Amino acid sequence: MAYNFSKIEKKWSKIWAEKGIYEPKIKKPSAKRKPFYNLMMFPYPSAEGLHVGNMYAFTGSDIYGRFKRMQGYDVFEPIGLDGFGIHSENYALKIGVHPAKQTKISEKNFYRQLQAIGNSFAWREKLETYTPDYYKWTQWIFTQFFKRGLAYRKKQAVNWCPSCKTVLADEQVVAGKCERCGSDVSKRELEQWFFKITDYAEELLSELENMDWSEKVKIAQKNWIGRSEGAEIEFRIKNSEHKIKVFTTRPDTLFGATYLVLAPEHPLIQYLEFRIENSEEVKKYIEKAGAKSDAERIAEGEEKTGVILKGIEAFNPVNNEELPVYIADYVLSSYGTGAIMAVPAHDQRDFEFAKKFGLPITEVIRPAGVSGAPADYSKSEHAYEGGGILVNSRQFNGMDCEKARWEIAKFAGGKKKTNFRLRDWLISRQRYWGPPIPMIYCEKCAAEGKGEREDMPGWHAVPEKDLPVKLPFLKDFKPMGTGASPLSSVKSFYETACPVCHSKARRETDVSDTFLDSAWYFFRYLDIKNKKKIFDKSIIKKWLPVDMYIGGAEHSVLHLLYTRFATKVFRDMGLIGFSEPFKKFRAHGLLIKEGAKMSKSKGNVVNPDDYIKKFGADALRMYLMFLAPFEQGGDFRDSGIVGITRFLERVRKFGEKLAKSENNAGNKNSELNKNLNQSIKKITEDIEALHYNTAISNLMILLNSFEGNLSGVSKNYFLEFIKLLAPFAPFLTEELWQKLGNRTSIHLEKWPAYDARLIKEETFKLIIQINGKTKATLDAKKGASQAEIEKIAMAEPKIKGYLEQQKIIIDGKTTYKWKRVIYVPDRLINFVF
Ligand code: ANZ
Ligand code: ZN
Repeated sequence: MAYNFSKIEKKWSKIWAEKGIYEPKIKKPSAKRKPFYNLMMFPYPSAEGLHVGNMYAFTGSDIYGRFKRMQGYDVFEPIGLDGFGIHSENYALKIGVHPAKQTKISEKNFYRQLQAIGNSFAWREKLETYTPDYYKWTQWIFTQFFKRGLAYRKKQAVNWCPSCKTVLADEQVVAGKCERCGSDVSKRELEQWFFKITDYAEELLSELENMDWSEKVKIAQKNWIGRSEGAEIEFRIKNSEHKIKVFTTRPDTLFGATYLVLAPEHPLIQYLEFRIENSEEVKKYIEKAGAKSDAERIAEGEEKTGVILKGIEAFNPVNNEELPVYIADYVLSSYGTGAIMAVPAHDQRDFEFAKKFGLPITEVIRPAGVSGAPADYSKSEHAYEGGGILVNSRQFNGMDCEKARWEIAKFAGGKKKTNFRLRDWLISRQRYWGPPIPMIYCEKCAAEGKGEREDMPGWHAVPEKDLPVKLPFLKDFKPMGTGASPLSSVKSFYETACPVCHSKARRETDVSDTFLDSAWYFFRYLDIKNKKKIFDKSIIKKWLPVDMYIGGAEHSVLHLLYTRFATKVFRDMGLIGFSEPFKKFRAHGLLIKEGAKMSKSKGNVVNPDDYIKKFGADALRMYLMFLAPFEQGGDFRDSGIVGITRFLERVRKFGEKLAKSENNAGNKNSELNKNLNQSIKKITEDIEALHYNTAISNLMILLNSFEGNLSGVSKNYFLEFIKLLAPFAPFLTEELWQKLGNRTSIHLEKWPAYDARLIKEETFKLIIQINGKTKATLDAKKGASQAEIEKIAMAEPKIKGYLEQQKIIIDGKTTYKWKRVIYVPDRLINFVF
């Protein structure tokens, strides 16, 4: 018979809230309890309620927070809703309810669910991004970015989702499809607002190195920023003063350039139009290319297309050879100079293009040690992209290509240039459910060249005293599909007076991207009621940067990059004194159901409500955490939860028996005491490493040993035991704690300490290396087998991140392509690649 967990849950939720035991002293942290900011990614209501994957993330984060609280920190664990923006609006559209109304419904349901899982949230500081109190400051941020030259307007071919009827950022386009709805994305020329995140590219990249973040997230950010060192080189056009400037990372291959390619959008095409003999064909091609997304255009294996520009030739600066010029959509206008020199022998894309169009392929790099006849590219399937010795390159022949790189660039009159893949942040959305962009356009001021920014005459930021620009209630809020925002049809909204000259002016009618709402919420949690300022500097100084941030790996790139960008701008504005928002970030794993991804269409989505009702919050929490290491994710199986229920039941029975017995306080059985102390050490380390599963199994073993020797267990032993269990099962442990005669909450108790003398040195510091370089150390059991050691070494997050990169698939099986593993028992393991 299970105990009445629902009753216990209700009772303690109420008492905890009344006593405010999870409310930190935000304004005046005590000297004794040091602040600890434990942040988790707040949810966006895009469905009826939270699903068990959210619960998984939140529970894992809460366990860490509870652990830190018991270690003596004043823990701040806030929660809120990211309810402005496209996900919530799409959901409202889907179910046919107005988003303003739907948020009220979602709020109630989401908060009820968040309450039910027993997290130690600081409820008094909750916030929602769609309340005017909040988005006033989102808008304020926009105005400040504008004033600092970090917000600008530009006409650009943007990604357009015909189904969501909105512009998408590059990041929201996955393999040519809309990340939200899966429709094919096309291109449109529209005036848009951008944030100049590229000003911070170098810093965003360089600081990554020293950050304590999940390795795979750091790698994802690095790739996204995509720093690339190369040279810009100019090619003269025959009978013209125009030049074609290309960006190349391989100037060493210049002698192998056999043609040039311009992006279809390249401005030179217009200047040279009168000379292009096949301009009809060219125009047609440009039109077709415009319909494709960038992702599609550069997709690997995509059949190369293009058109020659008849009548245009250019000269290779190193040998004055005449080269034909093409346009092709595998060259993007948004990267580098929008033009390339094509070296088909040594670049796969160029190779495929040259084969298709019958263009010459000239070898200029030969792998070291290979001599004799030149490579026959007419028979080959691939370009050779590696390094080697220069051939067919006149005075540079015989040189190593690495060395020749800058010498040839110089010889060609080129300049070194660093490019980034990172694009500016497209911030405007032609949608309804978001903060209106707080800008006003005045024609009169524009005509007179007036404005806060010389480069944007006529544009004024809405003055701070007039913020927020409230989002009006619009009955018909559907996207219009014309590229204009629904607000652009509301005269009473857009008609306004110029804040400078007071003549008739027009408000911006686009709203800002949801990612702006979530780029700064963790600042506001600390000062939600501040009406005068975005936040009080002195509070921020005490609590930020965030000590631990936990969230999904799917936000590795965008959200985390934008928060970092906003933080850096805040720093430059003098609002804060640090550069990085999160000291530590950990990505949790993904939860699946019986081996399959959870999805509505499969009908296998687990609703946490049912499980909480049937098994209790403690059981659900523990079950989720027991599946696997938290950073790995887990496979939810209905059959599994019963084991946890039984365990909790046994804990309760044992506690109640003990409460009734006359067990005295002192140490009783010394063997049990040793067990207990070893467990304390192990569990403490496991929680710190987010290895909750092994912490739980240790608790189970400990209980077993207690049960086998009831008379040897002193009350003290058991109190220590339930303290160790408290972060996992907050309700039951609180109940037992009180039954055993305590009056204050167990969750504010001190985390058990172990007596080092009682712990025999059965472990050693395992050194984990990759190619002989130490990457991590771990405590491991002495005498463990190589297989065991390999397993724990491979699970270590840093090593795991690296191995993920090296994974290959052979015969349908994922494997690693290391050369060998060197294992020194009780000392080190070295993966050699
Ligand atoms: C000649 C060459 C020879 C290249 C060779 C590569 C290998 P990352 O590393 O990504 O910066 N490229 C330059 N601009 C481009 C654009 N707008 N669209 C598509 N491709 C572009 O890549 C730089 C390389 O990508 C450049 O170096 C250029 O091709 C191509 F054996 O130039 B390379
Ligand atoms: Zn004006």
